[in-house]
Order: sequence, then C-alpha cells, then structure tokens
Amino acid sequence: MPSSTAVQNLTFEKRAQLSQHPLAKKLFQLMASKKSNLALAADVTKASELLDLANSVGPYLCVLKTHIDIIDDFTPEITRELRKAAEKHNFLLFEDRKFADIGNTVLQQYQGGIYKISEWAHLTNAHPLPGPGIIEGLQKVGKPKGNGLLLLAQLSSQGTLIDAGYTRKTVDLALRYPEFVIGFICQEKLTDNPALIHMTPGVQLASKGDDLGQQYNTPHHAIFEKGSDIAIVGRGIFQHANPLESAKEYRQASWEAYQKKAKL
Ligand code: 5BU
Repeated sequence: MPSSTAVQNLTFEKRAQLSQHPLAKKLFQLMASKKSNLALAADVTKASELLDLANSVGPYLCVLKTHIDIIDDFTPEITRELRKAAEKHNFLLFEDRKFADIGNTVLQQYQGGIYKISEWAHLTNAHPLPGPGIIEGLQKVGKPKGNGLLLLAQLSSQGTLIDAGYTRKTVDLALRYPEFVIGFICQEKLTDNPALIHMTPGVQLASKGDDLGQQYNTPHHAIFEKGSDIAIVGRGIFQHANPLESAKEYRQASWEAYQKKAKL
C-alpha cells in the first residue's frame, strides 16, 4: 500500500482507474470531468423546491443528497424527476437514510414502503452499529441494481457518541464489502485505500454551527487539511439569498482544496 502522502496525491482520474465498483468509478470520473467535489444537502420540504434545486444547481454538483422523508408533498413522481435531473446534469443521488436496524428490516426499508429508496437513489448510507448483517441486508437489494453504500464512520455533531475505536472498526467492515460499500461519511480521511470515497457534512463558510449541535468547518479544512474528498453543503447553499452563486462559490473552494491536496 502506498504511503498516505502518495495516496493523498492521487487524482480522481487515477482513483477511477483503481476502483472496482462501477458506481465509484462513475463518481470519480464525473467529479474529474465536471471539476466538482461538491455535494448539496437539499434539505427543503417542498417537491418543487427540491426539483428546482436539482435542475439549477445540478450542473455544479457531483452528488445531490436528499432526506426524502422531509418532503411534505411526496409522490413517486418526484423520484422519477430527480432521476431525470441526475441523468441530464450528470450527478448521483444519495438518500441520507442512515439505516440502523437488523439486516432483515433494513432490506425491507430500502426496497419497499412509500419511498422505494433502492429504485432511485444511487447511494444510501447506514450506521454499522448493528454489525455486518445491516450491510448484507442492504446489499441483497442494492448490489443487483448497481447501487452503492456509504458507512457512517463519524458525525459532525457536538457530543457524538462515536469514538476512534468505532470509526476504526467501521473502516475494517467497509473493506470486507468492496462490491457494495464505496466509502464513508466522515470528518477526515480514514484509509489509504484509493477506491473508498470520503464525504464530509458539516461544511459552511459563513457560520461555525447551529443551535442544535451542528458544527461547521470550511471546505479547505475538510478537504485539504483533513483529507476528505467531497464537501457536503446544505443551508450554506439553499438558504443563501442566491443559491446558484453560493453553490458556485462552494464548488470552487472545494475544488481548489482538492487541487492543492493533489498538487495539480
Ligand atoms: P447543513 O445544512 O449543511 O448543516 O446540512 C448538513 C446535512 O448533512 C444534513 O442533511 C444532515 O442530515 C447531514 N449530516 C450532518 O450534518 N452531519 C453528519 O454527521 C451526518 C449527516 Br452523517
């Protein structure tokens, strides 16, 4: 395994070549071609607002992250429209479902119910807390569809109960499922394995946090200093007076941090 510095310097193009999972490959390739390592956390509550964001900001994103269960006027049509926007503007859809139950239950939550997450979301995530069964349950549904899973290895919130040992065990678990797990939600680079993608929420330029425990860092801190790959930004973009201009600013800041890290 190359040294940590050498891995840090690998470009997204190179990491696309080194990835075995087709979705990880696709994500690295589209990040390189769009020059974007920005994900939008589109936490709006109206279907029209979500679709407007997908179509206006979509060209500047690598990933659009949803919480589909906060949409007040949800219909299955919304997920079909989201998928169309994802194809048109070349980004991936990530439903931030944070599954956390036994394998048999998460399997049903992922494929069924109202939201049918596995049918439209390229990516979803899970807390590894229950053990390998949660990955195996989700994998049964998601792998045949070509979907990918991100494991929650760290949280951005103040007072999180996750400690270093839990994070390390999460990385070990991810390495056991290379055909389904393509990376982590985390606050820093956790492994030298170039195929695994690190995505970091809790990113904002204008604020240090909210009054419910969220803690923010800048894109430069998350990507250059902490070695993550993708910055996930929510309110910093969609609550801005001009979301499109704000998205362009976060995209540029995140991309410059990546270029500095990869010494491009
Ligand atoms: P914000 O508006 O940029 O604070 O939104 C952050 C988003 O990332 C929001 O959708 C959260 O649910 C999500 N998130 C997070 O903030 N921190 C975490 O550790 C994880 C997810 Br995991």
